Amino acid sequence: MRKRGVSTSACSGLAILAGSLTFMGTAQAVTILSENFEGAGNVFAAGTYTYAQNYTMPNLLVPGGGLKYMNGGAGIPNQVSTNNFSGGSYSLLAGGITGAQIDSGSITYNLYSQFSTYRFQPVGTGQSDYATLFVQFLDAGSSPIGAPLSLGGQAFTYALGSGNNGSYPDARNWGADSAAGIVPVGARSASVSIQAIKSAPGGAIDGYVDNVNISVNPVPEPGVIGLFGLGGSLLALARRRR
Ligand SMILES: [Ca+2]
Ligand SMILES: [Ca+2]
Repeated sequence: MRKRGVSTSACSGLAILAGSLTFMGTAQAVTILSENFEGAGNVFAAGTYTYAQNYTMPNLLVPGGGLKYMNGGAGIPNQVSTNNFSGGSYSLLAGGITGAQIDSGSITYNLYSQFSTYRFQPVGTGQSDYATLFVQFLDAGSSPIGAPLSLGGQAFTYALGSGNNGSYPDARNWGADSAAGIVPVGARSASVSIQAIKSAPGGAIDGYVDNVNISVNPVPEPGVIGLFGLGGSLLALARRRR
């Protein structure tokens, strides 16, 4: 009975710690761009399809796809072609985040976006269009810092599974891509763009994108990391006592 009591109290402590850590993380994350393509317009000034048009499998991801997603616009029929969509630039000095915090390596970024394409047609045999999201960090003079980060793209899109959606036996699934890291020293803003590329067959560039989300947030304070350590100790204690 005594062993059970120790284990339970350790678990309660962990639950409280987890609760406060979750709260701190949620309170400090700052969204600098969130685009779900549901509005009459979007920051990329791109065209949209509705999920009801059934060009893809249903979007089963979280967050859900809503009613609409971005398409890559018109390409040159029967030629490889590209459309580029600028999504604008966004200050990283948002939600109380300072340049000094960025320059001390204290701010992290999270990039997230969902991608799909039109049907399953292997490269060289039919349509194999795709879209890539690019995020470029810029300094105070709007000069690029390093190479742009990218989500989605050719390999990611080609790896998406497919299924029968009632209209096509080989409609493509939706997949989420994400990246996280430390905002580079000197960065003050980030420019966002989408590049959509079509293979030769067909006319429309079917690189599909939904739910683009970019956020920045402070790295956990040393005190918070200490709490993680304490949580680990409590877990170890609970395991030992069992
Ligand atoms: Ca949407
Ligand atoms: Ca196409």
